[in-house]
Amino acid sequence: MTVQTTRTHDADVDYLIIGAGVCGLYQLHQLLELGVSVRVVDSNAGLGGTWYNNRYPGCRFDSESYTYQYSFSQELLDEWDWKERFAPQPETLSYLEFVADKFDLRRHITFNASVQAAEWLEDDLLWLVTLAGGEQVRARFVLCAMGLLSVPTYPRVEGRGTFRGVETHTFDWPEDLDVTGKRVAVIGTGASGVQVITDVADKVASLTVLQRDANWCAPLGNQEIDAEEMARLRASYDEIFAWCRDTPAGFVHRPDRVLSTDVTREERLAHWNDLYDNGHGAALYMGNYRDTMMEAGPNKELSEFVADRIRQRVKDPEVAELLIPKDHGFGNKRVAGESGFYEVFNQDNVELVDLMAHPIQAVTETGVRLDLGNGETRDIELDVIVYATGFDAVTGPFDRIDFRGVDGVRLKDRWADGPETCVGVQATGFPNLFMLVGPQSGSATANFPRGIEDVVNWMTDTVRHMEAEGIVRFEGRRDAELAWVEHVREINGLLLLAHSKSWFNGHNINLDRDDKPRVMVYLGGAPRYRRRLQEEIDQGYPSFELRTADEVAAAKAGAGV
Ligand code: NA7
Repeated sequence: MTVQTTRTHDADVDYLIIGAGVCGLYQLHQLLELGVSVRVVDSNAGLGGTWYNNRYPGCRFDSESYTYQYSFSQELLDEWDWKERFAPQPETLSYLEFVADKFDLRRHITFNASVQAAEWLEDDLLWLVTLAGGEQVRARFVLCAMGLLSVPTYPRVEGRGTFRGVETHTFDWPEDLDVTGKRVAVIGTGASGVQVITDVADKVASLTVLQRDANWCAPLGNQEIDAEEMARLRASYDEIFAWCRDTPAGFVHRPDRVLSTDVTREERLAHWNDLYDNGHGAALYMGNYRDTMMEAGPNKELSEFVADRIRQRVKDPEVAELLIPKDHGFGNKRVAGESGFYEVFNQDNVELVDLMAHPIQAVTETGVRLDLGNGETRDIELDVIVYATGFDAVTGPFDRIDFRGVDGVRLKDRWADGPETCVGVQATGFPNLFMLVGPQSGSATANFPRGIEDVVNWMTDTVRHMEAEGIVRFEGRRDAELAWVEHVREINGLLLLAHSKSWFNGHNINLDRDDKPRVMVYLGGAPRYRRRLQEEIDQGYPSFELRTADEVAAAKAGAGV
């Protein structure tokens, strides 16, 4: 169904989408179907967002592949075959390119177009968007799909940039970088570090893993998907998508209604051994007894179980202890999916360095210098330094664009003490600016394609509504914004995950800001978030102020403008 566009303004385009990743591509498709004028800009030279950038060896997702795809087109579902249960980055990027080609999306996307600034022009009811290079685009509505983890962060350490070898962040891995036979250091053991370490360990001459806090991992259980399995999966797509719609994170895993205390210790251990050993992916934290992720006692017991499994896998007891997190329980931060990570530390060419005991003093021309204390140092000679040091998560992609809303207020300033959003899709004072992926949105914490489908579908229905009703100004109400932040804070607080030093809560030691927890993500679950968005549509958008051109004119006249 197409809609009649309300073109009352001097706009270059009605809907400008920032980002051509999983979210931006789907939103583009849906708006093209509606028949409105739409353009996508992306700073990269190609589409795919996260899957365009993260080309480091070993990069793959830990969502089951068949759940990490769009569900909107039966034809697409029929035509695409997944090769692995957890697809590696090249396969995912190929999938997104296949989608773009199939639906002829590329001609609506401008690549190498990095948005530098966006200014709200109240008189014109337009966003004036400035790209690097100076081009300006006037858009009625701006839809943000810049991703959650698209601004990499580096250690603030002396000498970075002076190294004569190759320095790279996992996010910026050069296409021609082959580490075979090289002396490599990886800094960071989050999900990216765990993957790259495991992949390169047996190819490199030496691997030095520089770890601050250890991170919990769960065996991924990856397998190939053969033709028979693919046919079986394809025949079950309806049930798989329906099932994922009902789970909190949009995965195939669902927290067990049974509490750990409802069963005997023997039963618990048998269950956990099965989850650990038999290829259940993220089930160890997403499909476990529900109290293990909510209550300190059950979480401690589960953590001890996983710690023991690590001890069984790592030969050197001191190294094993270093790899067992001591600052948080299992699942209290994003758990990394692993495939042989711990066995890497049994190799002779691999060394684990505890940065908490021996911090990096400097990056030198030849490698990394550690501070051993008492004025002593140790130089590690290297060919390649890999920063797997994370991202200015969630708000970083917004902060780096100079968004200026009503009265010239900067979004970065408004969010200086932490983001505040209206139902995760808007910030008050920034009319006609929508966040499809951003702080306090359900899309951020779900299996990504499942999460963004909810918010893109809402956005598409909202566009249809705005065009049908002649809405030219759409802005979140401040009272609704405050209520949403409070609600998110409260509901997140039920999970242990909300209390750890994780990027989920705004923690990043590489940023120049205080380390107090921020309400970055929504942990209330995808079904609840979907219902909340639907309520807005059903009840006539009570959390937002919607105005037609006449209403805007009347309001201006009333205000004596
Ligand atoms: P993460 O999960 O933020 O991990 C970053 C890692 O880098 C983590 O181990 C950090 O240790 C470490 N780090 C960060 N800064 C430093 C410095 N300055 N020195 C040493 N070590 C440092 O990022 P990932 O890319 O692994 O994963 C991000 C998401 O991508 C992941 O959650 C998945 O959703 C996919 P710390 O914990 O701060 O002690």
